[in-house]
Amino acid sequence: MTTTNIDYDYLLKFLVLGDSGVGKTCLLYQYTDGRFHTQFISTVGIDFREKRLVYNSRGRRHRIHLQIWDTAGQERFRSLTTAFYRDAMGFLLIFDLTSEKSFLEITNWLEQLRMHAYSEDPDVVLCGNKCDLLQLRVVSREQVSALAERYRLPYIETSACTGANVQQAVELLVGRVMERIENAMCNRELSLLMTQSRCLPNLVFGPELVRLGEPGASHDVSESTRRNCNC
Ligand SMILES: Nc1nc2c(ncn2[C@@H]2O[C@H](COP(=O)(O)OP(=O)(O)O)[C@@H](O)[C@H]2O)c(=O)[nH]1
Ligand SMILES: [Mg+2]
Repeated sequence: MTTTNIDYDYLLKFLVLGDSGVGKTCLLYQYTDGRFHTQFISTVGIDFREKRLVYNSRGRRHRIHLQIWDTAGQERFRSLTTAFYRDAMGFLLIFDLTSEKSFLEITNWLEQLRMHAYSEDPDVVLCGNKCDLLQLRVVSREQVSALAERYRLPYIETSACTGANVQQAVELLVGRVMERIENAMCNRELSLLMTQSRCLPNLVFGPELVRLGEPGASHDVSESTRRNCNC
């Protein structure tokens, strides 16, 4: 599959991570469809949802094509491959507020990210999902705050069921990644990721980041990196 309809300024790829059952797939559908789906037919190995949005920053309007990848159930078998992490620019790391185990696993997921993401310090938004289940909640805000502070992660409580904070969580990550991109000319790892055409499992995409109106710009980021970089 190739991305053909290039009427956007940036193509961003995110990954949703977290233990099985925390609500990753529901959260993703809630974000793209505005609905809480309770049943899924998942194509093993390839699951992603897409959405267009506009990001305004520094007096400029950026059209973003957002592609959010789901684990398609592979996390259940701890079988996520290195390739799965490789191309993502940002990560939504999700646990279930009603499952202490899923919260304790967050440090393992962070370790996976540190090993496999394009940078040792990628943009991550931590989401405590199922915040609608007040009576069943077992993870306290204090517990999460301590962890979020330790790893310097932004934290947000979401409900894929009611839709609470779902859009905010994704947009918080968009903001972080876009900020990094806007400052990226000095960031070697990100500019490499942005310029190379990559493969995700079973799929081939065009350049990670395409800027319109600047012919050849997607191939010239390394060059512009050198021109704009003061470090
Ligand atoms: N009450 C409630 N249930 C949720 C929420 N998100 C997911 N679920 C339920 O949790 C279960 C697992 O959700 P799913 O999205 O398949 O989890 P995944 O394995 O992480 O993709 C399903 O039964 C969902 O209906 C939520 O925010 N609130
Ligand atoms: Mg799922």
